Order: sequence, then C-alpha cells, then structure tokens
Amino acid sequence: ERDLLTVGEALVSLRSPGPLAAGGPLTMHLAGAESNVAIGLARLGHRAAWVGRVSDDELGEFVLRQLRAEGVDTAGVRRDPDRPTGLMFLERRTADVSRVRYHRAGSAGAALCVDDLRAPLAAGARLLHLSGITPALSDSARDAATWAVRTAAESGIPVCLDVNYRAGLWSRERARATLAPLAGCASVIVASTDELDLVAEPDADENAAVADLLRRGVRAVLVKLGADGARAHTADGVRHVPAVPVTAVDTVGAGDAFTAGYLSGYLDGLDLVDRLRRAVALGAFAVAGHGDWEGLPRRDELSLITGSAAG
Ligand code: CKP
Ligand code: MG
Repeated sequence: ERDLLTVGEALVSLRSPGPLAAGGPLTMHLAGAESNVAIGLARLGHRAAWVGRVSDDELGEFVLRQLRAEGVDTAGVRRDPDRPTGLMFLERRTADVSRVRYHRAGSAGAALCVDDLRAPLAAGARLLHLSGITPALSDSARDAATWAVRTAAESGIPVCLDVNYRAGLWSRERARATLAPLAGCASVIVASTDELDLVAEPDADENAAVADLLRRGVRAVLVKLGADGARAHTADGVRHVPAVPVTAVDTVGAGDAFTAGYLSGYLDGLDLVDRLRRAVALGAFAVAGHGDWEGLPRRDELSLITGSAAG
C-alpha cells in the first residue's frame, strides 16, 4: 500500500543568485510544497505519490522527471494541453534574505479539479497530505482540495494539513473561510505561530486555537518555531523539541521538510517526541542546504547532522 498521497501544484523555480532586476543566470529547479513533502518521504524510503496537473510540454516533463528520479509515484498526474506549468522566481537579495515571485495564475496546476483526484484517492494510502496552497490556487482547486480532505477523513485515512499561508495567493480572511472548516477533518495540523488563527477563530492565540482544534477532533497540532524548534499539542498536553543548530543558508522548503520528517516518524510508528525530533532534523537539513528539497537526507544520512536524535 502507498504510504502517502499528496495533492498540490508543482512549480518550476528559477533561481537567481543576485537581484532579479540586474539579470544574469537563472537555474531551473522543481518547487512546490506538496511535492517537496513527497520527495522528503521518498528519500527516507516511504512510498509516496504526488498528484496534480502539469503542462504537456518540456516544463511538465521536467517536473515529472524530477519527481520520478526521486522515486515519487506520479501515475495519477494529469498533463494539461492548454495551460502552462507555474513558475516561481527566487532572487537572493542578501546572504539571508531571498524573495519569491510567482507566475502561476491560470497555470495547469491551478486547474486541478475533483475529477483529477477520484482515482488517486480510490487507490488508497496510509496518509493524505495537503497544504493550504492547493485550495488557494483557484475555485476548482479549492473544491478538489476540500473534497479530497473530506473524502479521506470519511474513509478513515488520516489527513495532514499544513496551513502554508501565502499572502500572494489570497487574503487571510479568504484563507480562514476555507481552511478553518477543513481543519476539523485533519488529524495533524502543521502551522507557524502566525498561521494558527487561520484554522481557528480570528485573533485566537496559540492556546485558544489549539483548544478549538483538539475539540474538533484534530489529534496533533504542530507549531513550528524556526530556530527555536517546534511544539506539538495533543490531548495529553504539549511537548517541545529544540531545533538542531545549523548554519541556515536557505529557509525555503523548511516547513515541508519538517512535515515530511514528522510523517515519516508517524509511518515508522515513532512516539510523538521522536516524530518531532525527526521533523526538526529534516528542517535542519532543508535550511542548511540550497534548494527547496535538494538537501533532504536519505535514511542512512539522518544521523549526519543529528547524531542519534532522529534515528
Ligand atoms: O513552507 P515552505 O518554505 O516549506 O514551502 C516552500 C514551497 O510551494 C516552495 O517549494 C514553493 O514552491 C511553494 O512553497 C509555494 O508555492 O510557495
Ligand atoms: Mg510552509
């Protein structure tokens, strides 16, 4: 059986080592929050499938080749003959400030619809993962994401939802209107502290948001604290693990790495604290290397920056 099914938009990211306005060379990479998670799990030996739409041209081919090379199952992917693959430009402004700009409106990925997901979901998986980016892409993508989360929850497949708020895609009010109802169908919520009120009441603080989510049936609320590690709230209380200290060179993809680490620990049957340890370990790998997912570890590399903590 498949361990993970994840649904989203994969992008081509074009990275500039300096200001975009100054021109110069760009390098081409695969990006996309859900495909990052799929790669993170596949690298650790789990069976991960990614579903979404890609263009029926060279860029779509590039996305699929990258995913396949990483061992991600792409059998459910649809090629869209009419729409382009979304682009993301990433420019490095200073050593530790980089900026992202999207060209993704009207993309193949945004044309995702419920029909694209029926067969992949019927094939089953131990976990379904989505991020809040997918329902932000278009009305049909929002319907597809909502349908997938509800259908999985009804058939007993645990759902992981990473809030992943993107101000460039929708307002906080629109995000909350879609994500807050959906959160009640999730087993695991992943958020940074400033995202928690998007799955609960407006202006809810961490404790209020967590209480609300647990009352609605969420099993674990994971709060990412960056260099301060992460907290997990469950019905048994709250646990904290510190971050693994590394020199951060690129924080894009850290959240997805964290999620992949947690879900890997879940699939391996680790207890809550050990899942969190693996989550922060993968987050450390992601920030210590360039690229959204390129630095993620294989299983035999887990101990490289974590000693025994993530083992
Ligand atoms: O929250 P993260 O930094 O882990 O997410 C990064 C990804 O999908 C990145 O790969 C990018 O393509 C995106 O988030 C996005 O659409 O912003
Ligand atoms: Mg994120």
